Amino acid sequence: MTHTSRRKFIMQSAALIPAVSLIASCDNSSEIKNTTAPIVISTWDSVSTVNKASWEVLRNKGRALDAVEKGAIVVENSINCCVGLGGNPDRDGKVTLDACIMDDKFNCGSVAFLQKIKNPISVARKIMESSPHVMLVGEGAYKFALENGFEEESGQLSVEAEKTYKNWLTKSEYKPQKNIERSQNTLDPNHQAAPKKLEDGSFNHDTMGILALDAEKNLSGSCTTSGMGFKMHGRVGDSPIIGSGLYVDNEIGAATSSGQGEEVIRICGTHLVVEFMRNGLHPTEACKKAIERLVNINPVKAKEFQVGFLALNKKGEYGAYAIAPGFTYSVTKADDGGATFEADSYFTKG
Ligand code: SD4
Repeated sequence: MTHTSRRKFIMQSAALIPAVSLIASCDNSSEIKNTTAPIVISTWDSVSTVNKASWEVLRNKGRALDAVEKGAIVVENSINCCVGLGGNPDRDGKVTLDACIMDDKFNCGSVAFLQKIKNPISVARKIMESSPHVMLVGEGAYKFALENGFEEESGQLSVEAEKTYKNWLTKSEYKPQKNIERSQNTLDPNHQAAPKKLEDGSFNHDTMGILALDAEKNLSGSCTTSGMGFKMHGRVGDSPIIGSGLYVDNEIGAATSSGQGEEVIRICGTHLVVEFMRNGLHPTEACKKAIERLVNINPVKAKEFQVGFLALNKKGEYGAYAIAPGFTYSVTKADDGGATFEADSYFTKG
């Protein structure tokens, strides 16, 4: 792996291009005069899944809002540890989903503690577009979904989640794992997540946050998750909270987060990142300052959890920063498929 001062290039989905030229073409830390649009960025190793679906919308001059919903649907429909009905359950063995979406006009929709519905991101969009509210939770959200044509699913755990839950029950310890998606070793029965590699060969991932700038230079974002595995029944994290898991200000930029939601909520993380961008910081620096804010609350405790922020500004510049190493993100801004990078982190050891 080649190291650069700002971020590390991990892989490219298509053919392997010499790392040096890729880093050069992806390094936007110097001032970009012209806007890079369209562009989609997302948390984790998502070039060939999420970004591909979002890019298809963007390259056809579609709206950023449609792009971020499309990408989220793809991941919600796949089996992985941390998004959608195939994800890890809570302590009671139930998968409960959180998601939110925000467009370029401060419209937002959110759903939390939703069960048995496959695409929470589309329920969130429906709430945004055809209800007087921003957020619906639990039973009410479920009823709203059914009334609006979403189908009820069985509530059965995926094979992987079932296995993981049974392992978890032997100790019943709630101990969130840092970078759960990348540290998974299927040979170790104590690991809590679905396999490290998914069927398509991409790495497993955690919460999916997606930010897009379309050809019209409008921003939108989405965020979707099954939350922390083995959480208490009823627990809601940062992902469906506007200003925590996701925030979009079409004049400035957008940000999303992955990691320990309780910590992100404490600082209204993504709103903070956008405010730092409003003050003129590059997305990478804005993410870094928000992480520093978090670490400074309790530097000792901060060594125990992971939070990663990802941001995109109105010019199409992007960046990320995390507490611990291992937070990756994917960028697609051309038909070449895109690339995945590892964010710099506050602590250099995981
Ligand atoms: C949550 N932020 O529910 C989500 C989950 C996540 O790493 O990203 N875990 O707190």
